[in-house]
Order: sequence, then C-alpha cells, then structure tokens
Amino acid sequence: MPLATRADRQTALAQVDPEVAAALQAETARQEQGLELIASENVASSAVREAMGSVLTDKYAEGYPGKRYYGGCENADRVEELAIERACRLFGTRFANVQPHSGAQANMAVYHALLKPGDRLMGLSLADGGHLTHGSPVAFSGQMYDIVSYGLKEDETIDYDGMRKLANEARPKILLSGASAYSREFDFAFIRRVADECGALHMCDMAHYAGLIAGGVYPSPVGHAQVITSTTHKSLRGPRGGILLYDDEELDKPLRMSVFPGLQGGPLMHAIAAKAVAFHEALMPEFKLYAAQVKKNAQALAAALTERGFRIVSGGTDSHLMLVDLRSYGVTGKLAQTVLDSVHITTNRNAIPNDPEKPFVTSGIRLGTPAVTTRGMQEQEMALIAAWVSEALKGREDDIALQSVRAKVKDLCARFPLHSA
Ligand code: DSN
Repeated sequence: MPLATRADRQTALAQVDPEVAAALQAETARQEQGLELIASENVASSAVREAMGSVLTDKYAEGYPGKRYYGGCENADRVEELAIERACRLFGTRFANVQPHSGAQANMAVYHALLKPGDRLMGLSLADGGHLTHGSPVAFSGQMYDIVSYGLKEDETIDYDGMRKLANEARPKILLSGASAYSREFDFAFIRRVADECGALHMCDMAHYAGLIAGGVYPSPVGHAQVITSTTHKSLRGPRGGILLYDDEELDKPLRMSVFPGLQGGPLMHAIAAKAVAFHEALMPEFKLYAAQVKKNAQALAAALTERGFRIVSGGTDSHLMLVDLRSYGVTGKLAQTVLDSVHITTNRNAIPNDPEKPFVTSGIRLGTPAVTTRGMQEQEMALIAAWVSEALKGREDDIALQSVRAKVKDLCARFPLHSA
C-alpha cells in the first residue's frame, strides 16, 4: 500500500476525531492570519513537521545509540546519531545529548547530575529576565536548591560587578547564564572567569538565543560554559524539545545517566528525528541569512516602537527579542496582550525590571521576530507592525480603529504565507 499523503492523514484525523481536527484547522487559520510576535515561538518547516509526525512516535528506544534496552532500534539509532553529529557540528562541541524532552528537563538533568539537593545555584533573577528553571521559588529549581540571583543595573543591563561580588560571597556550585527576557548580549567569557574564581561550573541556558548563535549573530557560550542547555523550537526553528551540549568527557557519563535513566524513560524518537532535520536546516547557508534578518528585524521593530513613544527595556536589543515598557501608553501588559490579540497580533505580557504591577498583570510585553522573519518579513514590515501596535493600543476603545488594524494585519499575512517552506 502506498504511504498515506498529507491530505489522507488530515482526512483520517477528521474522520476519526472531528473535534480535534476542527481545533487544529482553527489553529492553522489563527497562525496563518495573525502576526506571531511571541519571542519563543517560530514556524517549523514542513520537513521538521513530517519527521515529528512520523512512524518513530511508535518506537521505544530506552538507552542510547548502540546500547538500547529494546530490539528493533537500528533506525532509531541512525536518527539519534545523525541528530547528535549535527548538533555537535552546528554548535562546535564534542558531545550532545538530544534526548531531553524540553528545555526545562535539560536544565533539570544538569542540576540532577551536578548538584545535590540544597546545593547553591546562581542565575539571573526571574524579575530581571531569568527563567522559572533558573531558581524561581515556584519551580523545582527554587524548591530543591539554594538560590542566589544576580540582576540588572540601573541601565537594565547585567550587573557584572554585582554578579562577581555575590558569586565570590555565595560560592555557588553552578553559575548560570542565559535568560528568557533579556535582549542584550551576555558576556560569557566574563561569566566563566567569575565561575572559575568562585569554584563554580558555568552553565549556559541558551534556549532563546540558540538560532542566533547557530547563525553567528549572537556570541556563543561554547568554550566559555562547561555545560550548555537549549530548547530546539525557539530561534533555532526546530521541533519542541531540549538538548545538552558539552566538551568535557568527564561530564559525559553523569549527564547521560541523568537524562536516562535518571529523569526520563523512552526518548521521543519522532522529536529526535525532527531535531536532526532542524539541525540539518540550521547548517545550511540560508540559515545564517535568516538569523541575521531576525536580529535586523528586532532592531528595526525596537527602533520603530521607540519612535512611537514606547520605551524599550535595556535601551534596545542585540538579539531576536525586546521587552516593551507600556507605561507611556497607560496600559498594562495584560490589557495590551488582550487588545493586540483582538487584532491578531500575538504577544505575551511580561514583567519589566522593578515592575510595579503583579506578575499576572505586568507593565510590559515581550516581542520577538523569529516567526515573522520565517514568513519572509523584513525591516519595512517591522515598521508597519510597530505602527499597528501603537494604533491598536491608542485606539483600544475604538472599534473602527481596531477593525482597521485587523484588516491591515490580515492583508500583510496574506502577502507572507505561512507554510511556503
Ligand atoms: N516559556 C518560554 C519562553 O517563552 O521564554 C521559556 O520556557
């Protein structure tokens, strides 16, 4: 029997489960007809999706290539070997573990391998752009480990002197770089020096910046951080998932054991196949152009928003993302997110440094350009988007103004179709 075509599969889903099929169809329309500005989202290629929806979803392959606990793993082995080899080539490390199901699990695997409960971990505070898994009290990291956090200085860039002083006083076991909402470059070399001074290991969670690092337009932590974690679905444009990268052979066994059997059972082999495809795509020369355009677009969007009276936290961006302080417009992050949703511009509210609002409300939104750049948009479209964000927020109680923005968003999206890849 011939392999099912994509159309057949959609028909099968619609026949078997019309409710899920309808939700997926509606999501496809939402993605096609809206501007995706969530900094951590992107649009995976058709090839990545094909691997993600492949027969490997059926396969158990506990263990690692060549040492599995199940039979019939020869194709799973090949796929995982390809993913490992490509990840190492893409980022320039000796070792890669492509099994973590997510970025949070990749971080957890490092902590589980290298820390004991109660050991000290130091990262960027959540309020200043860090991530839940970097020691927030509501997450496992903050509950299981003793957390000290560094922050930003007055100009909203990282307070490196403060970090150094604190690290030397607190002597953490792991000093963590990387962030979820920090638009500027990290000085990975400096952080390594601080880690060496205070006897810590430098771990970098590069999840947000991975695509820019692969494309050579953001500094690489390789050579400065002994362990690097990442997701694969943000600026890197792969499937939803996590990875670990490192060079030191001594870390290999503890990190492998921590992922499996320490924290996970069977690896998601379909996701690993999709990661292999995404790494292959990121190794292509076109990906460098993409990464450069993501950054140019972010800088163009930040500049255009500044012209319209918004304040960009940290004074701008060196990456794919920016935090927008909305207070000059008299709106909270929560309201802005709702208003922008209503005109099909998707964002997420985000606390700004020293935010007077509660975390569920916030004074800011976080914007990023990976997804709109994948659609082919460039600087001139960023100027339009900034104008529409401004128009929508100013006209938030004016149905005609909102309708006008909605129509313009729809036209722009029609000019840049989503799944041309
Ligand atoms: N939730 C992701 C983000 O949006 O940055 C990080 O895990």
